[in-house]
Amino acid sequence: MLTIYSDDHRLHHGRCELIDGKLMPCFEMPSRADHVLDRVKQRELGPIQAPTDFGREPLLRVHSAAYLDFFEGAWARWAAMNQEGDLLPFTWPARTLRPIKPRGLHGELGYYSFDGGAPITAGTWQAAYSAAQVALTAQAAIHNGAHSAFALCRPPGHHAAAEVMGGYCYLNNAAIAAQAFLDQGKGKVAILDVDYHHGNGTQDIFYARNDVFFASIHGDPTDEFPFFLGYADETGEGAGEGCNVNYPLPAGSDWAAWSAALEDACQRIAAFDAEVIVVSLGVDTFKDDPISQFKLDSPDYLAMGERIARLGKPTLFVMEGGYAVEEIGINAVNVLEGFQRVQTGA
Ligand code: OKP
Ligand code: ZN
Repeated sequence: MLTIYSDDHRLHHGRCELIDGKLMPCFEMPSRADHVLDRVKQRELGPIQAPTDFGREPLLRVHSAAYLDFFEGAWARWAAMNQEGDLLPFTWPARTLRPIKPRGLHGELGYYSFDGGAPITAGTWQAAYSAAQVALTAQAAIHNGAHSAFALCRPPGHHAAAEVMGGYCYLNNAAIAAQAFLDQGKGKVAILDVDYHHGNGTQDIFYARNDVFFASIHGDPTDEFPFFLGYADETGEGAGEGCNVNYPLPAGSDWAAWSAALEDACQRIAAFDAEVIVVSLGVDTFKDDPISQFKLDSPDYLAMGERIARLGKPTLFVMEGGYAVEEIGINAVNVLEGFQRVQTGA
């Protein structure tokens, strides 16, 4: 399987995030991608290539120009205020306030974000832009005939909506790739989000659409980030009614519970008759993940890949979360190896 990777991910390295009332070093750190890349090499998964630059156009199919312009220019505005710490939002237009876009930097940042978990540093725009190009380059490989490809994206993307960053995410890499498939002639795409956290951004982007089916298996938002989306009664709206399915699972869920949800999700995707699958591949479902509460073990990821492969469709894997840094490579690449086992009949 082809892997697409860019060193540009290192340009994004947030200093800290607020966890349990304490400022902690960011869990979403550069070494995450290093460990995945090392494992791809160690297991000889296949060639590793740098991304092609497809420009802004495919990003604009998902995000607004105003949002991209704000994100690209935010650090320079912060630096012009003689600041060097991370740029972080701290006020959001919650329900009692007006959903307006103030002109100043902090007001605008609040308008374009939903939490304080997406720090903007000097290199964040370039890293996120390159991650989107990584996803698009892997997507292009499948468009050109590959049965599968791995987009080793960092930072992740599935919490980012059209005009909102948050939850370590800025540009929705999986959504951008899914939209590219449609723009290049596919009629129906399914996005399967296996990250521990609900893919609220992806769901929101496609919620009213019937050309993208979105399925997400995740920690119950009753007690888990992102709290305000990801419930089982969210089934899509308008033309998209029936094209969204959420599997909120309780803390402590193991492979038995998780794989039952996967089985149902795969049957729904097959019934939708998707021509291509985009997998939002988070491995923070791992038992030792420091910020998550599921109990999957490393061999389970092989079985996950096998089940996805049995859908029999071209599949693009897009890296999302996973914070047990030592094991992230093993677990992510196990999914890809499980997929290839079925594909090659080994
Ligand atoms: C990103 B992905 C507040 C802590 C909230 C955010 C989790 C984001 C997970 N600073 N945690 O889905 O793996
Ligand atoms: Zn996650």
